Amino acid sequence: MQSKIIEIKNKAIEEISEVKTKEEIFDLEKKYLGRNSEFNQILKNLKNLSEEEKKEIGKSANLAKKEIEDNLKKYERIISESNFDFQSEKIDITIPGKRKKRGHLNILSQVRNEIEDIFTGMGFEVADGPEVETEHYNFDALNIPKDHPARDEWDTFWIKPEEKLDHMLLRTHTSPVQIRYMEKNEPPFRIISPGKCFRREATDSTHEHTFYQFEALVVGEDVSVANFKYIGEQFFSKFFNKDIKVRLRPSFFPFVEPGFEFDISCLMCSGKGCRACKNNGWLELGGAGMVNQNVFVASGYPRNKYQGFAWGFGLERLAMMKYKISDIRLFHSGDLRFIKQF
Ligand code: FA5
Repeated sequence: MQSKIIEIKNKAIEEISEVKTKEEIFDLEKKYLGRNSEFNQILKNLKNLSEEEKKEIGKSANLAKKEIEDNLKKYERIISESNFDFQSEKIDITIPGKRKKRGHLNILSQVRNEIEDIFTGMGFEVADGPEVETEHYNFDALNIPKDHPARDEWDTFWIKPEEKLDHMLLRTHTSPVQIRYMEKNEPPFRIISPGKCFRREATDSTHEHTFYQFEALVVGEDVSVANFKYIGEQFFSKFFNKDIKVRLRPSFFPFVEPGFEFDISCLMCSGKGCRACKNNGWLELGGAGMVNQNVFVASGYPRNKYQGFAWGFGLERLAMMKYKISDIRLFHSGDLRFIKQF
C-alpha cells in the first residue's frame, strides 16, 4: 500500500510539472485529489485495515496529498505569472491625470458651519428642534395667542387643519426651539439654533417659502441689552471680517419686551451712506429683543427671576450680503452654475 501511494504521488508530480494551462491544473486536481481519485479510494478503504495500518497508511496518504496540492499551487502561480501581459498593464506616467469630480458643501451649509464655529468659540451651544411643530411651541408658548393679530405676520403651512387641539404646522421661525430648550435646561446658558423655516408666502428676490434662520438665546440672572449688543458686534465683525457696528431700533414681537429691529453698519460704506444701504448707512438684519417674561413662564421658569435676549436672523440674507448674491431663489434652484461658485 505504501509503495502504491508513492507511485501515485510521483506520477502526479511528474504530470503536474508538464502542465501548460490552468485548465490542465484543474483536470489534474480532479484526477489526483477529487472524489473519485485513487487517493480517495485508499482513504475510504482505511476502515478495513488494522489500527496499526490505519495510522501508518493514513499518515502517508495525507502527506502525499499535501505534496500534490503544493505542486498544483506552485504550477498555477507559474502559469499566472508567465501569462501576465506586461505590455498592456504598463503605466504611462507622462499622461496628464484626470481630475476627479468632487462634491462640496452647499454655500448655505458652509455659512451655517461658519456661524456655528464663531458662536461655539464664544461658549455657545448649538440646539436643535423639529421642523414639523405644534401650534403650542410655534405660537402659544411664545406669547402669541390664537386670536392675536401678530399671527398674521407668519403665513403658516398647517398640517391637517381640522385636527384636534394642538394643530401641527411647519415651523415659521426657529423661536420654538427657545421653549423646547428652556423646558429642559436651567439658566444660565447661551445657545444658537440654526434651522429650516417655512412660510406660505409669494417668493421674490428676498423671500422664499423655505429658508433658514438662526436663533440666539442667552438667559441668566443679569443679562442685559448691553451684552446683547456686544455679542452681536463680535459675531458680525467676525462673520464679515470687518468692524461692524450694531444699531437697535424699537420694534414689536410678542415674545420679547422690549423688541428691536437689529441693524448693522453697511458693509460697503461702513455707515457713511451708499447705494447698497440706500444712503442711510445701515442694513436691516432681523428681529431681536429681551425675552418676554410670559415666555419664561410658559417654559416653566418663575416670573422675573431671569433675563435673556434672543434674536432670529435669516441665514440666506446673511449669505447674500457676505457673498453679494442678488436673488435668494438661487440657493434652492439646484443650478450647478450657482452652486459651483462657492
Ligand atoms: C421672526 O421670525 C422672529 N422669530 C425673530 C425673532 C427672534 C425676534 C427672537 C425676536 C427674538 P421675522 O419674521 O422678522 O422674525 O424673521 C426674521 C428674519 O428671517 C428676517 O429678518 C429675515 O432675515 C428672515 N426671513 C423671514 N422671512 C423670510 C423669507 N420668506 N425668506 C427669507 N428669509 C426670511
